[in-house]
Amino acid sequence: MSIENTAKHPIPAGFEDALVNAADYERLYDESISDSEGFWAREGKRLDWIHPYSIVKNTDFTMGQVSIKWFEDGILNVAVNCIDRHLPTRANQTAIIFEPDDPTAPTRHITYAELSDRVNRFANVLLSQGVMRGDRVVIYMPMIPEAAYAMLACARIGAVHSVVFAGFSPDALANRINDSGAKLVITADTAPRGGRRTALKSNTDAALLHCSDRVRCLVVKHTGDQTTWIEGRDVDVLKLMSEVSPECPPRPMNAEDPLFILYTSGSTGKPKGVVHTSGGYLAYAAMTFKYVFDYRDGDVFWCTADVGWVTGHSYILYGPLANGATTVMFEGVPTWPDASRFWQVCEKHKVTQFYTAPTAIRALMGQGPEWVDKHDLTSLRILGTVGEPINPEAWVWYDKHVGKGRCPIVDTWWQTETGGHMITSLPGAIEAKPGSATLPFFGVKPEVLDAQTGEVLKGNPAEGVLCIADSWPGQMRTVWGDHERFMETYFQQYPGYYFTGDGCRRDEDGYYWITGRVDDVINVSGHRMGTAEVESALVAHEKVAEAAVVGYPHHLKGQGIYAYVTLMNGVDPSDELKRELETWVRTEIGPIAKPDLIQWAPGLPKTRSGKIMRRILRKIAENDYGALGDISTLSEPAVVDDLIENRMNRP
Ligand code: 6R9
Repeated sequence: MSIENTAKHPIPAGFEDALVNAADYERLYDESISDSEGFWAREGKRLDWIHPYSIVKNTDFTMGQVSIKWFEDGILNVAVNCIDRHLPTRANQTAIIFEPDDPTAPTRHITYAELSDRVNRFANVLLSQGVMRGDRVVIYMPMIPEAAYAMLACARIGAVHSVVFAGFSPDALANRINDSGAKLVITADTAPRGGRRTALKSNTDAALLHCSDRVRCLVVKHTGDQTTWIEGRDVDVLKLMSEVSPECPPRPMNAEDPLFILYTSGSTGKPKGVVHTSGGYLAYAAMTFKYVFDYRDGDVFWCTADVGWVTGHSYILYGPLANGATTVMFEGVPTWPDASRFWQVCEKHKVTQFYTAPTAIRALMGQGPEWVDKHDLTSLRILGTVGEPINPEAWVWYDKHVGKGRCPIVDTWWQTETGGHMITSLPGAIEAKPGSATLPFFGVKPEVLDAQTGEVLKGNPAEGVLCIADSWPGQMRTVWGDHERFMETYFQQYPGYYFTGDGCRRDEDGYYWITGRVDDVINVSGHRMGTAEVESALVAHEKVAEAAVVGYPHHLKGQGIYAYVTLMNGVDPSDELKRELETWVRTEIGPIAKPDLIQWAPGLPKTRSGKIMRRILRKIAENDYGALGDISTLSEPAVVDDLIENRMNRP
C-alpha cells in the first residue's frame, strides 16, 4: 500500500539557526557514542540536583543479570525540576493551557505559580490520606489539569503514579490497581469527550469491587455529574485542596527511585507494568523534547496524546515542564464538533509545535482539506508524528495542508519502554523521508539483526529486527514486580541487546524504516494491543470455545483487529452474536480492543502439537492467502480452505 519514497525532503527555509544543525548532529552523535559517560555526565546537568551524581552510568544487558542505573548516587525531586526551579523567572508564564472538550467552554491558562500552588496542595491531600514515599497511586482521569497536578503531586512526595487510560474498562482498571498494589485511586466524576460523557467514578466503583477494601478513592468533581458516594472511602479532592496548605516540602529522591509505572500490552495476556525512574527518565524526556521540537521560550507546544499513554507522560507533562515550556492539554477529540477542531485550537492558542498520531492525520485527511484551510496556521513551526509508521500519502497531506510546506515533520520512533524519542529526525539537522523515522537520537545505538540467526547486519541496506546495543538514560528499569519477565521479554532473544519487538529496514542512506511489530502485538490507531489479551477476553464469553486474533491492514487505524472465533457446540452463529461479542470485548478491556472483523471459524489451523498457526491466520486476514507457505505440518489442513472461503476482509 505504501509508496516508498527514498528521496530526502529538504529542510524548509528558516531553520538555519535551529538548536541542532547537521554539523552539530554529527559531532554530538559521535561524541554521545564514543564518550557516552562524558556526554551524559554533561547532559544530566540539565536537571537541578539536590546532591549531584558522581556515577553516570552503570548498566548491564547480560541475560540473567540485567541491571540499568543512571546517575545512581544523585538526589533530586522531579516536581522541583518541573515547577519550583522555574518560579524565579517564570512564575507568571503559562505552564498549561487547558482546552476543554466543549469549544464554547472557557479555556484555562495555568501559570507556573498556580501550578506550584495546585501541586503542593494536591501533594498535601495525598499526605493527609496516608500516602507515603514509594506507595503506588493509580490515576484514572480525563485530560484535565488535575491529572497533571496528581502526577506531579506524587512526584513531589515520592509516590509512584500509574496512570490508567480513561478509555479502559473497570476490569482493566482493577487489574492495574491490584498488580501495582496501589493504596489509592484518583478519578473524576465523569469525563466529557466528543460531546459524550464517560462515567469514570462509576467505573472506578465497579473496579474497586475487585480490589482490597483498603483502597481509597479520591474524586475530582469535574462536571458536577451525580455519582454514588461511599463515606469513609471516597474523598472530595477539590474540597480538601482548598483546606490544606499551599506549601509542601519536596521529598529528596534517589535518581533510581521509581517515578511511575505504566502498563503496556505485550505478547502474553497480562499487560506489563513498565517502570521508569526519576533522574534518567526526566533528563532524557527533557533533552529529547528540547532538541526534537526545537523548543524556544515563547513557543506553545501541543501534543494531542492522552496522559494515559507514555506520549502524554513524556511530551505533555515531563519533557515540556522540565524545560519551563507552555504545554497544551486538550480534553476533546479531533472530529468533534467537527473536523476542524485541531486546527481551531492551533489558531486559538497560536500553537508553534504540533505533535499527533498518523491515525488522526488519516482520519482528518479523509474529511477533506477545507477543514484545515479555513484556519490561520501561520504560528506553526514544527510538526511531529508518533505511534506507528506514517504512510507517505498522509505525510504529504500533513506537510502540504497543515505545514504549508514550511514546517519540518519529525517522525519520532520510540516506545513506552524507551521513555523518550529514540529514532527521529531533528528539525534543523536531518532531512526527512516520508515514512522513515530517519536517524538515531544522541546516545542511541540501533542495530539491525537477522531475525533468525541474531547476526548483526552491518552495512546498508539491511533488513531484520531492531535492537539497541547499549543503554540510554530513559530506558525502563524493570517490569513492576517481575524482573524475570523484563529480562525474558527484552534481553533473552538476542543476547547482549535490548530487543524492541519491531521489524525494521535500514536504507542506503542509513535511514531507519520501522516495518511494524514482529511479535503478537498489534498497533491499532497508534495504541498497542496484545492479541492474547483480546483472545482471553473472547474466550471468557460463555458461547466462545476458542479464539485467535491477528492484525490486518486498516485504512484509518493502521491495523485492525481480526478475530477468528470458534463457538461452543450447539451455539448458532449470527450477526447478533457478533455484536454481542464486540460489546463484550469493549466492556472487558475497553473500546480500543473491539474487534473490527469477526469470522466464525469451525476450526483453527493448528500444528500437531496443538499450537495455533498465526502466520496462516494473518495471511488470510490480509487477503494474502495465495502465499500461505508450508501448511503440511497442520493437523487438519482442510480447515484452511474453509477459513479462506469465508474470510471477511475481501478486497
Ligand atoms: C510512543 C509509543 C510503541 C510501538 C513501537 C512501534 C510503534 C511508535 C512509531 C512507531 C513507526 C513511529 N511506533 N512510534 N512505528 N514509526 N514513529 O507509541 O509507545 O505505545 O509503547 O508503542 O509503536 O511498533 O514498538 P507505545
